[in-house]
Amino acid sequence: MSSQIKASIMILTQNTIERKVYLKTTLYFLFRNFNNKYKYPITILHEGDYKERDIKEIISGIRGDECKSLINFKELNKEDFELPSHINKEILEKSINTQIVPYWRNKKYRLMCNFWFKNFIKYCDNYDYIMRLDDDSIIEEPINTDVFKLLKENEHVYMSNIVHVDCGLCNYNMKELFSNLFPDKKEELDKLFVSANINNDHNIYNKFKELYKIINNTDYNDDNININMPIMYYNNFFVTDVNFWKRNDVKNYVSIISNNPNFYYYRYGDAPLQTILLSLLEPNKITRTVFKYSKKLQREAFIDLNNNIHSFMPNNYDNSSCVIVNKK
Ligand SMILES: Nc1nc2c(ncn2[C@@H]2O[C@H](COP(=O)(O)OP(=O)(O)OP(=O)(O)O)[C@@H](O)[C@H]2O)c(=O)[nH]1
Ligand SMILES: [Mg+2]
Repeated sequence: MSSQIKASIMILTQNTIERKVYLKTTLYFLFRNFNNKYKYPITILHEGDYKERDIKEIISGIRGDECKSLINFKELNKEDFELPSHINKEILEKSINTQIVPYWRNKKYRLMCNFWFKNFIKYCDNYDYIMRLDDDSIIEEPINTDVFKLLKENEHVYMSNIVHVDCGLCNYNMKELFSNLFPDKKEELDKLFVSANINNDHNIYNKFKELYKIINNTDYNDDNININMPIMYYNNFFVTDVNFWKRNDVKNYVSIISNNPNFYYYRYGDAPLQTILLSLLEPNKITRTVFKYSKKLQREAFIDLNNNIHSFMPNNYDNSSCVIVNKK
């Protein structure tokens, strides 16, 4: 039972028809496969679009008074989902319009990443540990361990599940940003990124040139593009020790990184940023637990903002993702 550990499961959501259905399904599997047993409070974070009746609808789908009572909806402060004033809206809009890769996403996606990198900690005051889930994260099999207890007992600060390699264009210059912040961690950083080269005969080269000009207001003159793809823990599920994120040094790094305009002008992911920061600062306090879980991209085809259909699913039903499953 959860009694001694101050912990909460946190889900950020949006009240749209599609997302509400996802949320209901996510909660169903969360209770079925974990929380019916461990009974941790669940905090559902939203931007004010969940009104009384929608909240009632969600809670009505939860079984039994005890489990129902675990659900709390919390409206975010407006400023936690606003673009910082130093971000040039015109550059951002032009950059987003390039849709250079299918997962380039939009402005709100970037604000969501910023929320989970920087602002989530503001909602953790009552807890020592939190688990993040997304409204489309499905826990596909029973978790028979109290993961909060496990983290606490082992004095770990972060528990993840799936490891993945993120897009090097979305995270362009992220390695350089960390190299400047951590000049003596070159070796560690080299292990956290996979390098690749894109030649000028690749169809993305010209699109990148256009993007580079929009963001940097200067021409990109190299014949190829050297990209560094960050290795990351998929953070649609993680469990973390809140105190790590409250440390002054960590808060300082988080603030510098999230203030970097590239965070928005490219599409820096909160998952690689968290992974890198944790790997540099507490490499021995990160752990993994492997149970089958998936987010929607691993279950459904995906239509990008240009209306093209993509499929990033595994080829069979044995794996929940196309990524490394067993390696640490
Ligand atoms: N309130 C709010 N929540 C958001 C917003 N964008 C995303 N979220 C939530 O943040 C979580 C992650 O968003 P997703 O769009 O699923 O991001 P993702 O998992 O990287 O993308 P997919 O691979 O398409 O699932 C989900 O729970 C979303 O509902 C937003 O603009 N506002
Ligand atoms: Mg998702």
